[in-house]
Amino acid sequence: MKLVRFLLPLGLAAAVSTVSAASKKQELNLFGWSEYVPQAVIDGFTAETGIRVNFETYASNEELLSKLVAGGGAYDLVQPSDYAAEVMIRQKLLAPLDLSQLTNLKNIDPSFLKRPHDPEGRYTVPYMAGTVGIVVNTDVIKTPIKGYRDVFQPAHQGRIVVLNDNRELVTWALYTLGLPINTINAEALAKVRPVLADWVQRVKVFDSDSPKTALLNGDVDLGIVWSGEAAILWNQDKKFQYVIPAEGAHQFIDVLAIPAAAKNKENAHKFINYILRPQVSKLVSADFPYTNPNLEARKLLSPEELANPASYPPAGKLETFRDIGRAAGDIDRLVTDLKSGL
Ligand code: N2P
Repeated sequence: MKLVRFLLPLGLAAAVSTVSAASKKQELNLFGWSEYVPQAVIDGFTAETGIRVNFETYASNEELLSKLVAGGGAYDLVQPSDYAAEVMIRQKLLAPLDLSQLTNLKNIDPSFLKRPHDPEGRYTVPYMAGTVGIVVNTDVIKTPIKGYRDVFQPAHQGRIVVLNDNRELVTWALYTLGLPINTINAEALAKVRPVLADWVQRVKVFDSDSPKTALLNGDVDLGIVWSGEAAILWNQDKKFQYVIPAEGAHQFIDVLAIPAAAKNKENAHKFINYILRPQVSKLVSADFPYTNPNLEARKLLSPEELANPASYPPAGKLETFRDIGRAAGDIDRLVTDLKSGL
């Protein structure tokens, strides 16, 4: 009797600690782009797995990078663009993936894999891809808009929305000047400065979260936005036309990756593999019509979705961003100065 009395509480204690370990494990801290991961997808994952998802968002890679560095092990899964993943790999901030847990990776178009940001495909899984281009309200703007210079004409003063993204702004100026977008030095930035100084004062709205809103409201007539935003506008009204800038345009591949310090790596793998299911990925495309790199999901999209010229644009001069090291800080300082009128 004595022995049993002694063992019972021990057994209970063990049971309690197992339960708390299990409930702690049933969590996933997801840090992703705003307007990119449907709540229905997150809810579907929780319903199926019992894993609660804490979802926080950001609107630029630079915000993600600084919060990831500051936040220690706060995040289990992040969603950088290609070049930001490249930075994180260089800084040893990402954990290698266990590919044996990612059985649905076979659904991804191989041309999106093993790209320069992750040449061996060890750290990242493509989520969505896209471009940054011009959207024009053709009911209002009757002149042809082919490139960045056409957007920032004096005639469009105060009628423009652009992404609130320093690297993007500098890239548009570099393209306009015929300069390379991935080798950025002081000389190039000195040439960019007067161009951007002129441009930023023509902008009415800087918005990376939902630049479509200012266009829908009629607050502006044209903009430079993420392709998925332009695709949503096109779905609402065909007057919103998407143009890949003639000077050249940024193409991004946004990926899923697990921080080295993540506490719930297994759950992160489960979420990645869930997103890679064609039926789930199709839901992402329905809400956020970017370029879906999941070939099996693409087979499930409607002809209208596949015909959206912003989601699946005709080929143009497209380039991805690379890790530019310290120049990223120079870009931030330049654009911050210009926006404050310096
Ligand atoms: C989603 C933003 C998408 C992607 N709101 C930028 N790489």
